[in-house]
Amino acid sequence: MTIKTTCAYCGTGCGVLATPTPEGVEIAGDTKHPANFGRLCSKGSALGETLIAEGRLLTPQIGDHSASWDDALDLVAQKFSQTIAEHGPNSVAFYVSGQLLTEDYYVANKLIKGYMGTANIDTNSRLCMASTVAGHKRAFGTDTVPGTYEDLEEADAIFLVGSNLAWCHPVLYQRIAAAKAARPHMKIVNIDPRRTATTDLADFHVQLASGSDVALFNHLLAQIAERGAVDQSFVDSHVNGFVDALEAAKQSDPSVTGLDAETLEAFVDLWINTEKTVTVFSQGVNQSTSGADKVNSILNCHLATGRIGRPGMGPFSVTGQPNAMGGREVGGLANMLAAHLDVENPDHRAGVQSFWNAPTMPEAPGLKAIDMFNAVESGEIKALWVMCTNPAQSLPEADRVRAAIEDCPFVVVSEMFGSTETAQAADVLLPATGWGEKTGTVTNSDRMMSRQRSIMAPLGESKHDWEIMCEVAKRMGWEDAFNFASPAEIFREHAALSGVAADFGKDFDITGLAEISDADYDALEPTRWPVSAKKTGGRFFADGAFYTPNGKANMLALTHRAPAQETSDEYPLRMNSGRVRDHWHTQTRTGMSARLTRHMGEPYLEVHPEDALKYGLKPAGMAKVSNQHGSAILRVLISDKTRPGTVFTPLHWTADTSSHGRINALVTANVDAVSGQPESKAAPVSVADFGAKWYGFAVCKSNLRPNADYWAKAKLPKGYQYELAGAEIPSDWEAYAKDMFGLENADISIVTGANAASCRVAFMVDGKIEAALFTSQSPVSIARTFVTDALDDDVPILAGRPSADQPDPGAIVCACFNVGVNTILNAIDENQLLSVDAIGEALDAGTNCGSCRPELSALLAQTNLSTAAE
Ligand SMILES: Nc1nc2c(c(=O)[nH]1)N[C@H]1C(S)=C(S)[C@@H](COP(=O)(O)OP(=O)(O)OC[C@H]3O[C@@H](n4cnc5c(=O)[nH]c(N)nc54)[C@H](O)[C@@H]3O)O[C@H]1N2
Ligand SMILES: Nc1nc2c(c(=O)[nH]1)N[C@H]1C(S)=C(S)[C@@H](COP(=O)(O)OP(=O)(O)OC[C@H]3O[C@@H](n4cnc5c(=O)[nH]c(N)nc54)[C@H](O)[C@@H]3O)O[C@H]1N2
Ligand code: SF4
Ligand SMILES: [Mo]
Repeated sequence: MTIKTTCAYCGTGCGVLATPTPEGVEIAGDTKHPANFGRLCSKGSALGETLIAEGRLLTPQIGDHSASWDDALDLVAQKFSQTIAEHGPNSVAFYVSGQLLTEDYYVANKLIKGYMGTANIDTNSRLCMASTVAGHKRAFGTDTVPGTYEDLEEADAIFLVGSNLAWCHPVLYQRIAAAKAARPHMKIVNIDPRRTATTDLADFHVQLASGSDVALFNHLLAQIAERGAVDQSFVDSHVNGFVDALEAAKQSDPSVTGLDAETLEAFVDLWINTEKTVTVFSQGVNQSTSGADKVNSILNCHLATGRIGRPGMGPFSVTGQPNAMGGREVGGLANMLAAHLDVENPDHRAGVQSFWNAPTMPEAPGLKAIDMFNAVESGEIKALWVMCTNPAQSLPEADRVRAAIEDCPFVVVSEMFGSTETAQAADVLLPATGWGEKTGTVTNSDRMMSRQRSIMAPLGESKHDWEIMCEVAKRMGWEDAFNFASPAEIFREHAALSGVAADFGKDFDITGLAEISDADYDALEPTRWPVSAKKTGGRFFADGAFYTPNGKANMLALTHRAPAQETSDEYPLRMNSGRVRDHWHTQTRTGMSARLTRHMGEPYLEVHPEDALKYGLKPAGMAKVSNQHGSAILRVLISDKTRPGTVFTPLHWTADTSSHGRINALVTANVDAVSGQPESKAAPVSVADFGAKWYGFAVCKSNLRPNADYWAKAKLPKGYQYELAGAEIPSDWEAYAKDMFGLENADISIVTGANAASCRVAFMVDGKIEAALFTSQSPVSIARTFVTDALDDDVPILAGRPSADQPDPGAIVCACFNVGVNTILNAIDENQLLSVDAIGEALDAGTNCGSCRPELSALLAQTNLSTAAE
């Protein structure tokens, strides 16, 4: 039977059809889902591969020992009760996640605010969407995305600001690409200090200096006024603060963007002259100490021109996590209450308290993520419950956060995996169900609420997050309030509570679903909020009705501020960070798919050629990146995609998947004063050559921790691959390899090379390759796909590449059909392929999920350029 559900990953919120078969769960896109109409990206397509027990936490643990659920839950309840009794409610905290379902999130918020009596609940959305929430609230009086995905298709110009949509919201990107193909006059502009896969679709790239977005949009606002593009009647009737905002914009100096006059002019011309304009923004905007101001600088321009909430126009914040929006709706942030109500407002508090029949209610906002972990460090917080996130890895100053969690008197972690750094520091580990086992709702970037439905029974003894919290709440004496029997029951209560908010004039109103039956909840189709007698679905604000005290939107007077920390002689480069196409955050799930790990097998540092020269970095060598907080060792990728003076690195590698890839060890916890969101993309660092004396590549059937100074691990269909490097050459390679692989009794073939750094060793068991190690003085240049495919096979592996009659496919570009870069380049050359579709016809590459299409078009451009140059 096919089950309709929603993808576990990004905020696009794609509908998924999951069909359990004897071989595993088959995954396809839901052609009827309004977010994706059948499309899925590489990560969504590989969801079936993550539904396995490998590595899963299957029983509760107290300390190092398995425990019964009763013992674990009793202990959690007793410790939280005792801590609150002895030290007051503000000595406890929850740190939760935009990957929880709405129903889980609702219970967390109700338990801590209404019953434990503190607002010390914050979420990883603080690292993600907090600046947008603050920006929306300042401008609109509410945290609401005005438009819908259809606007992206109807727009005549789309400005993508600090968003790598091609890799981070691939299906939305494909919708835009298809719209542009159908309406070629549609223009795309990418505003990012770095050239990315997203830039490939863009008509032009605005490669601004890191952190200068406010100056750019201030300049735009001043030009909007100068060129008579203000919608005066909209501004007069519906906007506060226009004059001051414009005055501040006129004072702003666009030269800090580092852009030339031509690019600035092209940007301003296109924005002003295109009425149907959508400005999409994401982490390049939010993760900044002026994040909220960046958001408001964008909203200012849309308000001044009245381009908001109408078809094909508006500001559009794309959300990261699958339920970032749901978390905002239930009030999962420390400064929110529930259903868009405010903690600070006594009437709102009284309304929610009486609805919940709650014994208590905090009167002030709780601690935001960074402050919360500072309070853990200082001992102010004595009992902490982390659910569905890995703060020891994803928060800035990650080493300090990890130590603070380790030292906290009582830490509970609800997780799917016991191996995460945060889980390793827990006193009590609770096994949570994950995607495929859970059931509930999520809300995507365009306010569409969709059902996640379970496909399989919970693995081991794992329980749903809402169930775990209800069990603890009951043990703390709140049986009646947490006696939920199902997610449907929780959802009904959540929907009913939105009626309290609606009575206060709030927009998050889903009272139309407050009486939904279990059967209708089970069958719930994707539904865009609001859902009420007054309004269902649609856009917001075209009518000029906002949620501020006087009903008008606020434009804000804004001033550019550089990132909090200046670069210096000691730390001369800015470290930008972000995502790669086929990994999700800390890889706990995408890392299980050998298909996905093939796209990028190790952490890297993108460096401009000028900087590589200046700091002595070699192509594919190892760089040591350092600052006052810590250091990382990363593979050097020399590329002019990044601006001189900045480096870029992905955030996906942990202490479990690499020796030195935890890049948040280097990010200072500077926050935006308005939103509390940390500046994750602008850390001053120094770089130097690591001084590797040898480089290595290994494959092994088992999962190990290599004994090398540098290593990074990735899963293969039949084992693991390891990239390696060392500062000292081992005196005996055979002994070294034996020690690393732990293989005493295998048959060994060994070839030593021209120098002491160079060696090839293969370990065979029963005639099949169990492990192999290739080392060299310079970065190892063997055919990795050949070597990884040879594992557990009996082919001669030591040559490190296929024999002459078998071409080497090269690094994998298309994860779905496993097509390598050499295969693609050869096919382009031999068959004179001129388009991405032609590559698809020849090789299937790019024809399933389409996530690699930007890379295919880059390869085409590269070969066309080289042909043209010949
Ligand atoms: N493949 C994949 N997709 C994901 C995720 C994932 O882990 N993997 N995570 C999801 C989540 S939670 C999120 S939040 C989203 C994030 O989605 P995005 O925000 O698109 O992703 P990032 O790569 O973090 O950052 C986007 C861009 O911001 C740019 N940037 C850095 N500094 C500045 C600046 O000062 N100004 C401007 N204009 N740009 C700047 C970076 O160079 C980068 O290209 O992705 C979601 N989708
Ligand atoms: N330098 C830098 N740092 C960043 C960012 C950046 O761009 N640069 N981006 C930030 C952003 S936008 C985000 S969203 C964060 C993400 O950072 P995290 O939230 O720390 O990353 P995840 O790996 O998604 O962590 C989710 C955890 O929950 C577990 N899990 C999955 N499903 C469930 C479930 O249903 N229940 C429970 N209990 N557990 C589950 C997973 O195994 C995983 O360990 O990182 C932030 N950190
Ligand atoms: S774009 Fe990809 S990761 Fe995002 S929801 Fe769709 S299938 Fe999932
Ligand atoms: Mo995020």
